[in-house]
Amino acid sequence: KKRIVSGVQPTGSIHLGNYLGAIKNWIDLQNTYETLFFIVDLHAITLPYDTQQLSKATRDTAAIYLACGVDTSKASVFVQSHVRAHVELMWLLSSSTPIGWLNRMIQFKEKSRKAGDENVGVALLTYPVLMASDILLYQSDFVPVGEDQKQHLELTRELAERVNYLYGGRKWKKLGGCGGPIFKVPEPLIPPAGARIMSLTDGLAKMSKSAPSDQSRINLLDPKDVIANKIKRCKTDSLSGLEFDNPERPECNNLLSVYQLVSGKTKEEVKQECQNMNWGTFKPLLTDALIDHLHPIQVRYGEIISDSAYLDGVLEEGSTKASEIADATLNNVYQAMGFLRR
Ligand code: AQP
Repeated sequence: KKRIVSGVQPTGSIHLGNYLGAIKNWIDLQNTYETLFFIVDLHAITLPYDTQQLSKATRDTAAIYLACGVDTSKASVFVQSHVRAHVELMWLLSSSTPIGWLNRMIQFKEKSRKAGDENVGVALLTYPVLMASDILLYQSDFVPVGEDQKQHLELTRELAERVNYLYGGRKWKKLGGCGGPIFKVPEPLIPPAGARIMSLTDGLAKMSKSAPSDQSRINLLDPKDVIANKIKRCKTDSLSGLEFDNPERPECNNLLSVYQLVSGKTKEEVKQECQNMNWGTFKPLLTDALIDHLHPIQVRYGEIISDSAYLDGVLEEGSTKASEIADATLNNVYQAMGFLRR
């Protein structure tokens, strides 16, 4: 089976964007691929964060994966920091990463501009090297990536090729390199169209955990009345009829896409159903579809989060399985790079 890794950062409440753009797709992927889904806690500290919240957010995120249907008989679920090889490999990789590659990263430029000099730690710059480590440790064949992560995956691929050349290729065989490729070069897996979910208050900005206003997102664990209220107040326009793909109507396209994804209907079906509707008719329809879709997930989440022993067991088993694969890769890299092994 081909292997896939993916994860979400425990930087806040998991929202509809994380779900529809990532977690929901995993449920299909786990049937076809060998899958490892982790909670990316080491990445969650690249910007100032609340230490009181990190472990809770990590457990919540794990419980949400399971509540959404990640099946531990098919997928490994673990916490990134529980597998020490991630940080170790990152250091080894960083010696082969030209600093210019990191300076070019758009996300670094954007996030560092927003955070201000005082808050920009080295980790914000080196984040893509840790992401490369997350992927290359597991010799992943594919990585599901959204638009904003494409550049980071490209860096991972270049880094894998560079390390393979420097330490695995024929050039270094004579000097002790292992003489074969060290890393598999992963391919991007582009998520289904329409899976980029936009903010409820601005159809041109993506829905995000870190957006200051909670009104801009539907959190997976939002109660019914909160969902109803957010949809009631979300940004729309004053045109009549509803349509997909009109660049002048980003909010309309986004809300129809959300409706399509949570109702399980096709785009054509939604188009037919909604083209003559006005907002006053559509909003309650969307609210009900959202509540119906999220309710069973919320019930399962409640059961899982209150069963600590079960959740601990899942994470323990996941990190044991992941460590086996990760340690084998890491040992290979140490050897190829010429370290004296114990
Ligand atoms: N709005 C979105 N639409 C579709 N997919 C989304 N993802 C995030 N937002 C949307 C996908 O969720 C996965 C995990 O994301 P992440 O936690 O690693 O970081 P992110 O992409 O930066 O997500 P946020 O919510 O915007 O977090 P903050 O605000 O902390 O930066 C990824 O697969 C991502 O594509």
